[in-house]
Amino acid sequence: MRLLHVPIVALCCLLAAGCAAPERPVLVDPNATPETQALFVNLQRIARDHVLFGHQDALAYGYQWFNEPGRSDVKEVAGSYPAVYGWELADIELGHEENIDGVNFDLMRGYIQQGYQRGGVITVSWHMNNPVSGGNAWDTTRAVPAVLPGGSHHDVFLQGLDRFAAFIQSLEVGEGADRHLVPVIFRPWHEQSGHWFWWGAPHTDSLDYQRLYRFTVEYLRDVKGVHNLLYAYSPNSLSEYPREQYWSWYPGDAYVDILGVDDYYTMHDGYGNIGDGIAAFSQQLRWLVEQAEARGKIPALTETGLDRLEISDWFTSKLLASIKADSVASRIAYLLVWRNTNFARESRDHFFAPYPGHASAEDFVRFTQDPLILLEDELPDLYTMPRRR
Ligand code: BMA
Repeated sequence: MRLLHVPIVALCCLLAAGCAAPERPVLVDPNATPETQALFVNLQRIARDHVLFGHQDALAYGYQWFNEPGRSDVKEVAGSYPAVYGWELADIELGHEENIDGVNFDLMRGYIQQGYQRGGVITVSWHMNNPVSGGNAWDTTRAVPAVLPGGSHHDVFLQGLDRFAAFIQSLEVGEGADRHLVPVIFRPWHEQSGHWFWWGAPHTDSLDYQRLYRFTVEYLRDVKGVHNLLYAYSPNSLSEYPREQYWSWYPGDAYVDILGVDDYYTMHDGYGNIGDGIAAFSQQLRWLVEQAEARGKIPALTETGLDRLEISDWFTSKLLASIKADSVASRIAYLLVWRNTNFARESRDHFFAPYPGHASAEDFVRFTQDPLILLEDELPDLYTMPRRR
């Protein structure tokens, strides 16, 4: 009888649902840690019905405070920490103690550990200083060919990647057998379609950009043995170029886990749109979701926001309206609004989430109460691999 040849264990698994094998996602890193794999699978699942809300630098400072443990403007307005925490690593490559915005890297490690241990999702961006000129990320002195293997500044670049890797590999939590690294979504060389960074479209050719992205992944994964990263690809707004150009800089499916876009303006009428910006933006998000789902990737609005929130119902009338205008568009996994600079330190208004007392606070609460939008207190466990269904 054929059945007799089926190993006992396999037979058990066929009969008992509880014995079903866990899903194993196809990731950029086949050796990604179990928690990193679980994050991918859970984000992919949750994206069908929810969008996680994220805030850059949420725990480090807010409009009216700086480095006060436990605080977050989002929490003080909406009652919960954000579901996603964005962090910025610019200046880590120089061996500095603080990042470009004055956030101490040791404190940042602590904020990352806290956010993760509460169940939140961590993502990092990196406005790396220009390795050729020594200027900042916005110094567009030609640098991409110089940092690639064989280039004049390859060694400086490697030193930067080494320091980045050391930080990512220091994000340890747990004791004994439970000791593990915090999974992180890394968004290398973002907004490359724009002109403002040294890796941006006018300052390199697209093949060199792809080499830069692939080299970064291969060096971190294969040379440094970093296995707690998911990789996100995030050009700037799809309003700025023909859609197919989104792929011009694409390093390939083998190098990307998350398909993103950074878009601050499309949802506003008159920004490169004839007529309704909300319709235009929701169609772009729909396209992004379709592309990601067809490739087994996760779609995300990797950066967005309205600086200074001068439209007091922006969160519901623009952002939520755009996401909800199309049922496919609403399958993005998360969105991240940029940072709330501390007014006293930076002497300027530059904030993207409301703080207590701000005119948009009530609208933001309505936004977060929408069943589509999740803050941290509504998250399921994202770090345990679900069983196949
Ligand atoms: C930009 C601005 C800058 C900041 C940089 C990196 O968008 O917020 O002030 O230094 O991001 O965080």
